[in-house]
Amino acid sequence: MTPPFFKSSPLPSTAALQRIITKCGTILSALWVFANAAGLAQATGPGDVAAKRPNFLVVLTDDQSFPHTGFNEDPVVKTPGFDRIAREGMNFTNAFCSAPSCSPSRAALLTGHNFYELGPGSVLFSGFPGHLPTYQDILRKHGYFTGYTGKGFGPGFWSSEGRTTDPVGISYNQIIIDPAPPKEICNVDYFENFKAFLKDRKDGQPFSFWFGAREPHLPQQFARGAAGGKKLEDVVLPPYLVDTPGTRHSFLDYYDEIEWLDQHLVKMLDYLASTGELENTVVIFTSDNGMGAPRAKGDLYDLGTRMPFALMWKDKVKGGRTVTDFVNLMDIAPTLIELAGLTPPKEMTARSLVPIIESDANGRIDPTRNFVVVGIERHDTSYPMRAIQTDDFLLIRNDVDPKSNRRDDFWDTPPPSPAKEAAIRENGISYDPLMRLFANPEILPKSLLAFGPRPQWELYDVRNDPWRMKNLAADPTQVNTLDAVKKRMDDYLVRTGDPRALGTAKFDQYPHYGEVPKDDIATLNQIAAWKKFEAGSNQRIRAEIQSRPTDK
Ligand SMILES: [Ca+2]
Repeated sequence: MTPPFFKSSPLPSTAALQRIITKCGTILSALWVFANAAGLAQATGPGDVAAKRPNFLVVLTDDQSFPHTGFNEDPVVKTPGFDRIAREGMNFTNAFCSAPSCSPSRAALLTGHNFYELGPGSVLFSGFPGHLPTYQDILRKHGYFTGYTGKGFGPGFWSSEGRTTDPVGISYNQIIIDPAPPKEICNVDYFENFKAFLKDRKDGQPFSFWFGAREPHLPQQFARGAAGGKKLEDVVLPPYLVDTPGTRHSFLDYYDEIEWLDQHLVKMLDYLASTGELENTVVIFTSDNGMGAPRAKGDLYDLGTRMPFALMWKDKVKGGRTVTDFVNLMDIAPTLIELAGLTPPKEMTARSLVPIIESDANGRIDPTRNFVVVGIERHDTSYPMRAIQTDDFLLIRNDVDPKSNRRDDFWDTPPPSPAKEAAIRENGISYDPLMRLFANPEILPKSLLAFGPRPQWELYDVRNDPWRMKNLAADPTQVNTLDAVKKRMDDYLVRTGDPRALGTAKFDQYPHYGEVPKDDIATLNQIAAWKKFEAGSNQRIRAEIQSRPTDK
């Protein structure tokens, strides 16, 4: 049955819309101000019983790989906020995004489904599966006050398939930092917007807030990390990158942005502690995909798919624990629904983490959580790929069929090529020497690892090959392993309805709204209409809250 908040409304047809494009995207604070002035912030209270339900703070950074926190022993970056969550709660060492790409990863996390189950939500910069409720929808329906600051779902249009409200809740992006930070850093004051969100609740109403930091997504201000005192020589580079000052700067600048967002997190945690609410707030920190660099974002190696992931709930969970269970970020959705005392929709593919949270144990808590399956369809530089990761092996299947929606110009032509130049812009300056110097015999093997054509199968021994550089798929001694791991991945993909495994894939047909030709007036008008409609979401959510009968 379609919940009432998914009933579609007619879309406005006018194209005029004021946009402020920065790293922060489109900022539309006027409608928020209007909604408050109209008194729409009066929420229906959930009552005394609900007051005991936990609050949720989900911190989702944009493009941060697993190793790059202080707690996970990066030698340079300082992350007291993340470290506190991991130290006082649980640090997960095998948490993976469903897809190493912004939109599909976020859609999977919000809906509790693998990215490939999400129609146009499976690919970068398209739509959102309008028929699926998000965990925020379900919590709001049951009395939670839901909202976010920074980046919610995106890039893409959540209203394209009939949704009428933002899948993450009410957006709080109206408070801007003054004086503004460098243009490469988002000018939204995440902490002050979080406080504004908290003030809008009714007394005792539980909240679920999403802190969607825009950092450390590219672009980053060049040499800002070094200017802040970080040392080039302290960076530990992946061995497949070319060791140049530029490559090292790119890491320091990335660390600098991680520290920026972490400072907002520190303030949020301190504020919740000062109001007495941290005790009953479940805090989760993770990222949507890995850093912008070769063999990271957009790829299925560790720096692309393995995410920092820590969870704290003060005295409600035993702290100081390290968990090695394989976790998919989509598991967050049923987890929060269950912690709120509700039953996750049976259609959700994801599995709740509550048994792990309630355990006092370290290491592998649920023995069945011994693998994860991830993948990617269209991104700026990717083949369609699927992968399974276990304690022992990473197996990747590249869809090398020229008829698939691979980026042929990226993979099949030597540099310089337009697609590879685009990759520099998207994926950072660590690509640059791999392209400029690829004719150098010493550099060529690295260049091929970064952007050479790939075989259909890649198999890596993850215990002995931390950077996934020695492909064992063609090794005759690995035939049995390859077959066994393949079967495990295929079983999962078929069982969970991957259209590519079932031969029903339509991924190629979903439009990329970031690449609409200037003469495609009909699509551009449609995009303008979606933007205008989505800008009215806060108002519609507040009206929905106000009109709802008292929650039970
Ligand atoms: Ca991202």
